[in-house]
Amino acid sequence: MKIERIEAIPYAIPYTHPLKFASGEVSTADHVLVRVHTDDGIVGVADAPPRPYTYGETQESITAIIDNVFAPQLVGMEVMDREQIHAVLGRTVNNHVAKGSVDIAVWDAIGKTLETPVHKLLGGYTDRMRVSHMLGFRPAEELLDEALRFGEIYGITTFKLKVGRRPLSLDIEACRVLREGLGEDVEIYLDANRGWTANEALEVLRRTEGLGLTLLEEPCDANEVMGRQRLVDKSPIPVVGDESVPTAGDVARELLSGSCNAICIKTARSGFTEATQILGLCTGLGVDVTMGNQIDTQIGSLATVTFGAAHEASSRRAGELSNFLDMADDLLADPLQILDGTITVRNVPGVGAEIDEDKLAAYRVR
Ligand code: MUC
Ligand code: MG
Repeated sequence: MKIERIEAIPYAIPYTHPLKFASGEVSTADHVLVRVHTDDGIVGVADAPPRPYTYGETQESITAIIDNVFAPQLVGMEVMDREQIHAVLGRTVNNHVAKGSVDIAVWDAIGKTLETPVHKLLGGYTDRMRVSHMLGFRPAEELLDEALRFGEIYGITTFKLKVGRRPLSLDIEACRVLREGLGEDVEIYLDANRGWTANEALEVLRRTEGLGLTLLEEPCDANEVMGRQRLVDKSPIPVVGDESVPTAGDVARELLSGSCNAICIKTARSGFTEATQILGLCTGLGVDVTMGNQIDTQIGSLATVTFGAAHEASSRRAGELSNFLDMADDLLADPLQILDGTITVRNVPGVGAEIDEDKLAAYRVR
């Protein structure tokens, strides 16, 4: 069961409408499908969503690092030797999404080899997660319409609102309109993608007091160290590290320095192996985690729920699992369903992302 070859296939699928946030905008899923082939015919699958504004990776850089660096290093290795593979990937700095996708494809290949679902290999805590839907920048009334529609059609009752705009009143207005329109039982939390300064974030917290917001994600740049620590000290709600914490080492440093007190885990950038380390660290320290969305396809969302459902701590909160609904199409042969506000894992060997080859042929860019 040796790794025989690794494919990195760039493809592009449009979104029905762009998702805008403080650090960028996505109107096409310019992703990379990663397939790890073993010498006994098993194929492990994962999706790599490039986020240049977050990690500096592009579709081209992900295909290049996999084709030119990772594949030559990994071909010939035993697919079961996950820690060896993780160590080899770790020799290259950064490239979080490329590494994460190879790691997930390796786990998928292991699950298929052992004829076991990967959520069982990872922990098997539960088979489903509640879904949180991410709302991008839009006028407040449109946001409310979207949230009400997603509540009605999919049963979603948790929303992450993208903020980080100036003037701050745009975001404050959006919080008010959502709370008034959705009622008290719906969870609303914020993600500013570093759009504010620490002082602006404090002002927003003051002006939204009483609206029952539950989390504040990456409010300002974590590199503005003292401002960020002051904000964490004064915030009445947990401050979540996201793009500041792609690795377990980053998580340790940011938590111990008081720059955040909750952690967003994204399997797209951490894979399952590093995500397991991050979750262990957070569980040991008594820190809340959220399962985040890197504007994932159905393949990526399936990976997130596979990891999130596998552990008690990562399945407590709703996971961000629904942004594929804004895509015009997907590569998954059997589409993901959100029913009663939840997504279930697939009880098949591996992660369960079976690819529709006709769609891949239609959307691949080379
Ligand atoms: C998020 O939580 O920040 C936006 C950019 C990215 O990398 O992920 C998304 C969502
Ligand atoms: Mg975020």
